[in-house]
Amino acid sequence: MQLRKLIPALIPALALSLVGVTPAHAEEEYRRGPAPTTSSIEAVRGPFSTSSTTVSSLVTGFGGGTIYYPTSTSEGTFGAVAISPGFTGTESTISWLGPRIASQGFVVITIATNSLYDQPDSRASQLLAALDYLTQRSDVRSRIDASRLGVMGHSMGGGGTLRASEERPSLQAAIPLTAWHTDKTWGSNRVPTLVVGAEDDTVAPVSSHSIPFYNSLPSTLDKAYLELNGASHFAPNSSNTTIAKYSIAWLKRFIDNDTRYEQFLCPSPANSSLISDYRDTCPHGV
Ligand code: 9J3
Ligand code: ZN
Repeated sequence: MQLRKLIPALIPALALSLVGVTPAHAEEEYRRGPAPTTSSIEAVRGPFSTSSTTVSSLVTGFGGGTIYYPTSTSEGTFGAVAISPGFTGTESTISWLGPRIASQGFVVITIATNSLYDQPDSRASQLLAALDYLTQRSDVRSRIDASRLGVMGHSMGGGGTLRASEERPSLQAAIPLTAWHTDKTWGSNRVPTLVVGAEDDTVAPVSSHSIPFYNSLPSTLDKAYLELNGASHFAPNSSNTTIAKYSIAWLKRFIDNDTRYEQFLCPSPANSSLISDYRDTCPHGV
């Protein structure tokens, strides 16, 4: 073909390549709060003032709980997260995460379970019931964007987090914390998942829980494995800056699509006195 005929033939391809400058998977961002820094995501409290309100144990579907929410309405609605404790764990065992995450710009419900002995799949149902309560019936429902929700949980609550994600793929983020579940096959999950393991966990050893969970999630999924150096099964039961920092980054990156937080996730954090292993599918969102 002559060049003067080839050039017009190339124009559509050139135009498409220019359109292609916009990432094919660009998603709407829901930025809330100022640009983050390492110190802002490590802080005990983030930029939003928060309030809380309790949910009666007589509610249907879960054992009640506490809602923590940013008091500001000037930036519109927020994404929301439900958090479950583990086997024999009261709500108080995960309470520290409520105001810590809410103060970064999320509505958070920390739940009590119907029974202290509920198994992981029951905790999954209860996490989803808590999200439905939050978005449909709670006093703060008008503050929430019901299409941008996530789940977290400790131990059997982490197992419930994996199951809730499997059951409700419309969730935007999941964070199982030193999770425990008999099921090690999560290949049908489609929710971006940060698996947090503790190196010295003897209740849910990473070799038989968190690492198999992470490995079984699809290789095409946005996923990461954060292993807390020298930590026990109960690390998620008290204030822990490494858990908070990476959880906040994950929730912001995937519930808010806020790419300002990608810097904390990719490239992968190096091993350190706090992190004994970190695996991921960086870069995220492609
Ligand atoms: O929620 C958990 O702490 C699960 C670990 C556990 O106690 O398993 C024993 C059946
Ligand atoms: Zn170590």
